Amino acid sequence: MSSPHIRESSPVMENENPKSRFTYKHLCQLASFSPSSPLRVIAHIDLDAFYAQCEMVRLNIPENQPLAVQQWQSLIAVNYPAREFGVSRHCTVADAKKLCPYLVTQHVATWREGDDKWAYRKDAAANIASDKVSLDPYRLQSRKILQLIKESLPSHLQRVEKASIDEVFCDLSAQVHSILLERFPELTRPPPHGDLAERLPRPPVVALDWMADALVDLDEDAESQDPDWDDVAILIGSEIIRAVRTRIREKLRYTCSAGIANNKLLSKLGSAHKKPNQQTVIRSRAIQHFLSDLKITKIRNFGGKLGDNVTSAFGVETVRELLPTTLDQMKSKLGDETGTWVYSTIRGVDHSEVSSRTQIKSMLSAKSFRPAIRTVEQATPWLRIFAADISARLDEEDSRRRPKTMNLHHRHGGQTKSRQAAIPQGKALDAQLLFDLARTLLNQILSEGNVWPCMNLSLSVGSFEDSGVGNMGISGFLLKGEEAQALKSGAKDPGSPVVSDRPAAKRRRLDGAGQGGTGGIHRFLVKQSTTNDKSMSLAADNTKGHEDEDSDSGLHKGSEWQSEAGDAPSESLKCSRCGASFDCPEGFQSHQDWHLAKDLQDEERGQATAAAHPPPSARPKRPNGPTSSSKNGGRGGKIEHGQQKLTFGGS
Ligand code: DCP
Ligand code: CA
Repeated sequence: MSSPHIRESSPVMENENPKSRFTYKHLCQLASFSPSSPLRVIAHIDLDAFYAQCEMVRLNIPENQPLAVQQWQSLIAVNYPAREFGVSRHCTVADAKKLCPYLVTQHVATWREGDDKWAYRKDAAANIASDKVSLDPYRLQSRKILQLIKESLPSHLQRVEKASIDEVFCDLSAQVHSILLERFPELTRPPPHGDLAERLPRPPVVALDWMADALVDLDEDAESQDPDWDDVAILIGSEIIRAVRTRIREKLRYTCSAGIANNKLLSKLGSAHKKPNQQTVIRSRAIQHFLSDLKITKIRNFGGKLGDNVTSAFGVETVRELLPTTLDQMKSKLGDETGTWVYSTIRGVDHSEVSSRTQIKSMLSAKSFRPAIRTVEQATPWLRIFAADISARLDEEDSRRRPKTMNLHHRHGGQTKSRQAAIPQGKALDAQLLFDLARTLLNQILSEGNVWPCMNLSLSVGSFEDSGVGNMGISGFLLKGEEAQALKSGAKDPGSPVVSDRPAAKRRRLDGAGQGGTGGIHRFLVKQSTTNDKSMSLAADNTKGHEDEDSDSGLHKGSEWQSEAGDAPSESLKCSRCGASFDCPEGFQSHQDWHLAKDLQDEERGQATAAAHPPPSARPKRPNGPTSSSKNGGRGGKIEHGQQKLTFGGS
């Protein structure tokens, strides 16, 4: 029996190669999503020009109209028609309009002091001092898309992991297993002698119809081989994903690209291979061919210091150049673990699991001030907004999950002071409670003196009750040393605030801004916000749309402080990692945020691999090893619960 897409173009020669390379055990493993099955099928779906598409759908703009999403004077998303004119994310609005005079530039929605809801405002770009970016519209769309993906797959056979605001991994293995048994009844027979190590019969096909999906060419030595079950499995995965993408297109009007392969590493590379609106299939026999020409720094976890270390240690740029390096050579230059990990990764090996775990581990709301704020009256309304923001998200969480600790970070000059407190248990966890606690923490920090001007305030809650060991969450892993320790033991040690005065340049920044908001914020702000100081200066919003799973953490690269938004002369705003230049500090800051979010995302994906091959970036320092590491812990996360009650489109 064959599927409509599998042709029996000629009979398989019985004696030639009667057995598959795969065993009954491999097939069984497929049903249980086992990462050790060589037949597993993983897809990565990535929305094309996501924020730009959100605006096009919202405003009903024709698909061929060039459009970019603007944040202050920077562009943060550019649709594909605009890219044809050379418009890119690194352009300023003015430069982009020179390249493409008919470019539509839609500013992101913003919160504004005194208003109780975010809105799309014509004058937002001119109001960087009083507005705060809201990414709620994009989170809401992201939720809808994720929901639709889940609905499109059989509930008992799916594993779907939200990897960022516009990326999703799907482990299709169990579904593919079930389809395989349906289409090929010979697979339902027990193995000869009941031995699972027996090899399967070969598939009764010699040619597969890939339905015009981008298909990576086979490795040279694999071209003559007939398809085996891994090819059939991946073809079925490709059919499933094509149907999912069509559904997203038809129901929600979004295009996305996808990669289908036998692991997350490859599927993610696959989705980026051909864009927009395409899907790329990387069969196992095509992996070598696919990876060879790739730049090492394009591979997950190789974007930062690790990539730099590897390329400089071996004087190479592409995977092909690195392949002849022996395992021993890698180990001697990079250390045993890192060497082993790099060795297998460049060969496309990745056993990490697709995790549908969706628990938030921390929530963070923050704001950077340009110009800096100078009084407690200016700071207090922001604590109120943070508290309301976090509270609204908590409301959407499983009520049994409750954070145990709160942290407030305050940045003044080159120093960040942090205080932590246990959140009182047994009381309603509402905005008022969070605000009161935050204010107490602020007062503790202020009582030390020498705290103004303040460049950034950041409030976070963490240590959710049922998070286990190693589940410390983003705050925990951004903080180090005594702070992280305190966060871990926060509940045991209530009322022992932690102060950290380490120079900011040596810290990882925690200044992000989560937005969100429901009636909770509304009520809280309307009722309480009487201290609005009209002179309050709010400025460069450090939040970017790099939403992580918890959607609450605005995460920022903290290793280099010299180009901090608002402080550095514009000519110095050059990204040390990718060379992109910026003519405004906010654009630069956004870009740094993006790098960090991507790093975290990449590292997070590497976490699951860690059991078998710990990604080097998650390990402590080692000679020659990556140094941008020690970020740890995951970002599980319920998806944008805080946005559920918002109406898309704003007021
Ligand atoms: N984003 C941002 N700032 C950045 C990078 C991204 O705000 N520096 C936001 C806007 C993007 C969204 O995140 O629309 C998703 O980022 P991607 O890197 O996936 O880029 P796009 O979806 O825009 O484009 P592509 O089609 O290349 O995936
Ligand atoms: Ca995208």
